[in-house]
Amino acid sequence: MVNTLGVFLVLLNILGVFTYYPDGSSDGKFLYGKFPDDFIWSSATSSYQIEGAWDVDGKGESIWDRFVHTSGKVYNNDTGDVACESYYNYKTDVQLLKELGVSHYRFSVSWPRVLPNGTINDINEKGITYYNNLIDELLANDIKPMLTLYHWDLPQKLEDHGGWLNETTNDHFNDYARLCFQRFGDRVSLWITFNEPWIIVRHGYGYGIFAPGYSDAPGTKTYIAGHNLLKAHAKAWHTYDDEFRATQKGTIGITLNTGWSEPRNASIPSDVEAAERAMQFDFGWFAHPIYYGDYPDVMKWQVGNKSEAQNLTESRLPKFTPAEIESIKGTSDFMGLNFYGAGLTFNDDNNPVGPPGYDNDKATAGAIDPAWPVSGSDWLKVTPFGMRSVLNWIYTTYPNPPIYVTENGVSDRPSSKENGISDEARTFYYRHYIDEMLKAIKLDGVNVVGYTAWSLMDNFEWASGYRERFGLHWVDYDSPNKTRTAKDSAKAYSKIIADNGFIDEPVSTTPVSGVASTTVSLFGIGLTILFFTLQLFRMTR
Ligand code: PNW
Repeated sequence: MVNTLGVFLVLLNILGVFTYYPDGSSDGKFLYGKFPDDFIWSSATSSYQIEGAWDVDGKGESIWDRFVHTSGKVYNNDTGDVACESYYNYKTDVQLLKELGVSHYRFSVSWPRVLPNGTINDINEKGITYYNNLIDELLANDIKPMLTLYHWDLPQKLEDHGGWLNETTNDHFNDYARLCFQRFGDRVSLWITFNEPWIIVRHGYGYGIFAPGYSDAPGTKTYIAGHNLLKAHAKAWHTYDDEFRATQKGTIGITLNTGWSEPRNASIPSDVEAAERAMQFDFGWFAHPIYYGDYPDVMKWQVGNKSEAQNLTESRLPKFTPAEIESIKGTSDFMGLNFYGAGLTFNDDNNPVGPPGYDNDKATAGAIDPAWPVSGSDWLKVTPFGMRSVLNWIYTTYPNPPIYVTENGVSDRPSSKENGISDEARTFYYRHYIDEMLKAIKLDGVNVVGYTAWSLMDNFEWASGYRERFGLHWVDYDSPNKTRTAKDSAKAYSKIIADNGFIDEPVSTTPVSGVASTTVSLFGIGLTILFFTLQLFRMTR
């Protein structure tokens, strides 16, 4: 009997059926308990996605202004020209934050709003005043600013000179960063240099679906832009460290995004290897230089070998000089992590030579489990277990940095405001991802110091326009004041913050999506029993 069951379970395991639990958790349980007393709760937005007022009060044009004004780049040709008009409604936004009960607000400064042509030669005082007012309003309401310097809206004037493909942009970024430290640093003590360099270079310089919209046929631009971003980050970190830290006593880091790459089948070594390679290409690309000075070995190896096979005389992955390695190493006081979901990863080296570029260099492919609840975004599946996995991976791969989750959240595409506000799927998402983060802290010892919900309100979702909504608050784009209304998830998030975790009470752990809830209700109990048996079987093997 045990043998038959054992063989059956091994077969299922070979098929890759069970690598996580049917409820999407890492261990089939919901953990009750509290976060550390000084845990930071926050919510986030970014300048281009919410401010509107794109050409008001002396603001310069950004690459996103240029991109959205080019027909066919964004769903429905939506633009951020008006967006949520937070340029005018920032006091309302601060009240939303207060109502949520967060201690911090993560927002970004629009570089061309304060430096219209990108350089320090022309400072737009009206732009500075806007951010001063926002910061003062936050502090008056007991909310601390977490300021991102670059959330993708590069001044178009700098793009005209090559943007992130031209290393002189790094110096302009450093001037801009210094200006922000000078003008805001008396009241801001948490700084993020760049939001998601991976998205900037893959979507902006590789796939061409984000500004400035390059499609990288030779497979070089992506790496060059990434190289410059790393150097620009290090430069700004040193400027803060050398000139401001002693007096302002703040901390400064970077925010990186990654999915969680779960091996498609944990018992196939090439799947396990591919999943680790994917993590190194996605997260390690930027994290490894910051912690260890240089790109991950697997990246240098893959890009080098492929470049050689492509008859190139040198690797498409640029090299840091020894001096650069020294100056990049150690330049993040904390790790900012944007995490949304997991995927199933396997080896894919069908085209050993080309086409040249990041995807071919990485040589992995992805799949999803059809049981995972979907979201309003194709790339995002509801996979809470991934949160615990990615936090543990960072914990073991790098020297245990303090981690701020600087973004986490989920989208939907509701057909009406009424449906949009009754967002049980979002509440499910937040409760379960936050619970997996609690497990990483309490059960695994990962040093997570803060959590940030993306986003405070519905906003301009880049190439997807206004169709995908990520907000805790509904925005009525048609109303004159862009009225914000709390969704049910805002109340649920507030309660988690007020309780500083989860106090023991019966809650539903059933996902909302049709597919998953059917799976869970029909098979959930059976699968859970099977899974425990499998674990027992593995332990006694
Ligand atoms: C992040 N992906 O972008 C950004 O920081 C936000 O501005 C954005 O609104 C939010 O996540 C939701 O998309 C991402 O394709 C964009 O994996 C795309 C991906 C991940 C993050």
